[in-house]
Amino acid sequence: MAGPQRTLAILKPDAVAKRATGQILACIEAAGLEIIAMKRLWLDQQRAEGFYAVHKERPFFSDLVKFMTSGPVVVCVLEAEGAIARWRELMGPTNSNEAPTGTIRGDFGSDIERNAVHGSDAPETARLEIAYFFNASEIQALVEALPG
Ligand code: 3AN
Repeated sequence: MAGPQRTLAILKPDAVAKRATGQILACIEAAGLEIIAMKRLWLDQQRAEGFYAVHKERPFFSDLVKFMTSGPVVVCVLEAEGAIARWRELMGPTNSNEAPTGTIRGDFGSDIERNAVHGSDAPETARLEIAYFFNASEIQALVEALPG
């Protein structure tokens, strides 16, 4: 058995601005993904550019950074068996216009840029993205938080 896996989720500025934070977190929990760390913050340009550094040659990079710094975001570490794939399935395709109802991007996003949420795409990126926002001391696995 592979054991639990971790992934980074970001609730993007469009989702936070429309007060969908609670509904999206409820979807995450209902899907069996444990929220084992969470914080709300407002990215500055340097922090957003660093996070999306792999996209810096892409034509949409400066717009993406502008959008991601336009308001607060909520960053979470999710833990579950197969968390990376399960969170990406729940998010739906990148373009909210193509995302089916019942996916978070379909229900809460608007287009390819304003697509409500981010999720890591592989174990190595998940590890890097989690470390970009969280110290080890800020992450408690559910099993550690349970009494007894
Ligand atoms: P995903 O987040 O689904 O893994 P990526 O990694 O291809 O998608 O893209 C990172 C982010 O860049 C997306 N979440 C989206 O907000 C934005 N993005 C991707 N492609 C475009 C595009 N053609 N125009 C504007 N923004 C884009």
